[in-house]
Amino acid sequence: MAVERTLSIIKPDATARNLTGAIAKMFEDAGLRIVASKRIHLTPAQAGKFYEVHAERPFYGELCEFMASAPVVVQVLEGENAVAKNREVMGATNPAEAAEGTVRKAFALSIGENSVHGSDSAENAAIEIAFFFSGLELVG
Ligand code: RTP
Ligand code: MG
Repeated sequence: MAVERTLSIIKPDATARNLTGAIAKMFEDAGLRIVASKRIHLTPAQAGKFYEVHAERPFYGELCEFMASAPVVVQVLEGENAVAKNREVMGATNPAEAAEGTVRKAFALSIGENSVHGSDSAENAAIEIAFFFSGLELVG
């Protein structure tokens, strides 16, 4: 299995409830290494750019507004099969469907305010990492 990197975002509903450390620990406990991390407050325009792929979806406006409503913590997670492993730890998008032991089961408030984002493929991970970090900020 190849060592991969993926982009994780701890979303506004989670930073607002002071859950950054608890969520980061769940990633680390799953064997993922945090090789870059920063807390930022996105503008609605930056959130819109990041979630551009969802521009036609009915929840896009709400999603961008939510992502700009409070700080987020963006992190690069590294490990074997990191993209799939991160999504496994995150759990299903809708917390009502998320498995026990996942971040979203433990912390998500709703399908929209669902505490974490994770890249959905290695290809998108590379694009999303470059959106937030320069090469110098990635410390393996
Ligand atoms: P993410 O991209 O944030 O890791 O989440 P995901 O792959 O599980 O879900 P995706 O389909 O990519 O949707 C992106 C985010 O949009 C919000 N959403 N709201 N109101 C709704 O029906 C709805 N559906 C999705 C969620 O915040 C979701 O994580
Ligand atoms: Mg997604």
